[in-house]
Amino acid sequence: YKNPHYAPGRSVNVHLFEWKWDDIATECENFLGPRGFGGIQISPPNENVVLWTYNRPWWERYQPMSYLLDTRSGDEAQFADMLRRCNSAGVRIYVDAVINHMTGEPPENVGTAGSTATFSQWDYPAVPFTWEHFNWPHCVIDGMDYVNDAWRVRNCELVGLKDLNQANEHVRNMIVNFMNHLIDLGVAGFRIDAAKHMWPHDLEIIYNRLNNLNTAHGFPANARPYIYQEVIDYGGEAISRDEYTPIGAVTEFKVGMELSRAFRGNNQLKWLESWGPQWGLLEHSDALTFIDNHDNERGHGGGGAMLTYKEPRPYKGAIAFLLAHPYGEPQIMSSFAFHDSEIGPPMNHLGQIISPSINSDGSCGNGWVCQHRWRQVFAMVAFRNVAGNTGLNDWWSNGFNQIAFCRGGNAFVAFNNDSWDLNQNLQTCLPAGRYCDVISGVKAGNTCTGKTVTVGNDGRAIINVGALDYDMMLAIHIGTESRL
Ligand code: LAG
Ligand code: CA
Repeated sequence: YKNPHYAPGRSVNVHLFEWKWDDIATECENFLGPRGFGGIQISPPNENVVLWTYNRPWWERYQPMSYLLDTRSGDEAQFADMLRRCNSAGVRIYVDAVINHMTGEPPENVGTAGSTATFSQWDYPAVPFTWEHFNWPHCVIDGMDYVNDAWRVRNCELVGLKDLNQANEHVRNMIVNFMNHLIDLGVAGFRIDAAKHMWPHDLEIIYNRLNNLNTAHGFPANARPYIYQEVIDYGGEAISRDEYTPIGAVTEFKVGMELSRAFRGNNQLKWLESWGPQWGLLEHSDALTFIDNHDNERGHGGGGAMLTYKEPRPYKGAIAFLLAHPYGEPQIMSSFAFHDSEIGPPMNHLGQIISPSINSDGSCGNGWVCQHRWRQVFAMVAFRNVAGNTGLNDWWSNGFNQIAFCRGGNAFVAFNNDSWDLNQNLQTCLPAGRYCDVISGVKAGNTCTGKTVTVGNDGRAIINVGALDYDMMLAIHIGTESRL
């Protein structure tokens, strides 16, 4: 359950938050496939309650009404079409699986597929679930439970959301049928929403009943779905991420916390020489790594002061380090712009999501941020693919906030988060030649639109990253996008 089953030569998962299935399919063909992205995390595909009362907030999708595949992102036919097209483009799809709970008791009771429910009676006929399928006695998690009561965190309600009992055989069957339906349609795995709020033993039983990935979509025989469980664990809680690593991968929230701290200038980059488990992080193969996610980028889910698109310079630095370093299985956030932390995606007066437009420079419009289309981000996806399974070597630092390292003999990156220029003769580990820095520009024919780096026969080159440069990093590699 810890193998994302990316197509060969690919890496990096991008969360296309609240995107429509038709738009994702097009993005796979036009951008993500050609650019070497490995996969996409999609928003929950199953029916959720419609909340006009709150002007259709993004979080209505975390209140399931049924397992029908019909949401603002599209219907089942569109979902199936997306899977065919993305898998053909070599890009995998991972589903955000909301299986801990159903809705709360909102003022409206019609779902995106038209289903209704009687919340006060725990009655969801479109699944069907009735009161006997939920946890009793009724209780709601309070803040102290996280510190000292694992039972209550798992058996009481998370923010008032009706808490399913995953020990119940009917509940297991409904969840397994839902997930297997998705696997048969071609998904490669799942983000398990609110995994901390479910018993690992119940989850293990559910995972073991899942089908192998669909070979008609290009997966190898007997491939198990990739499972990354959302467990927020900064230490000091009754429930630990280590309870979940025996059954699947786990979201490593400490990565975003530590890299945000460092790239904001509150911890020196030189310490990153020991980045990985020595920092108290999960083992490499257990870790889904990221800077920000849809919750903490807007102060939900406990927040955590993560860098987001709103602080672009240090954010791009942190993402570049995340992608350049071999540790973990990285994920990138791709957002819509917001000021209000509750507001949903760009929509028209009917509540339909407005598609991103693509500007002439390749960036997005219509209110979509599309971090994955920022040159500094997609260039580092290519960097990671070229680096492949090489290790980290030739670490250099100035003792403060200037660092550099190689990935085998394939790729080299340097960062300058000091207030003075980086101007050094460094070992790049690359064959002699002229390279375009893929951060400050692109290769255009026989020249670079950004910085050019000339590597000598000894692998060394003069590296310049000015303190006032637009970006704090420089990256070169042996891929065609970088070599002149
Ligand atoms: C998650 N991971 O464990 C999601 O990443 C997170 O986005 C979900 O919360 C949460 N768990 C449940 O799946 C989001 C919002 C909450 C919202 C919830 C349900 O962060 O704010 O709660 O989705 O829509 C909302 C209201 C609450 C209310 C609740 C029930 O904000 O005040 O109590 O609905 O009506
Ligand atoms: Ca629960």
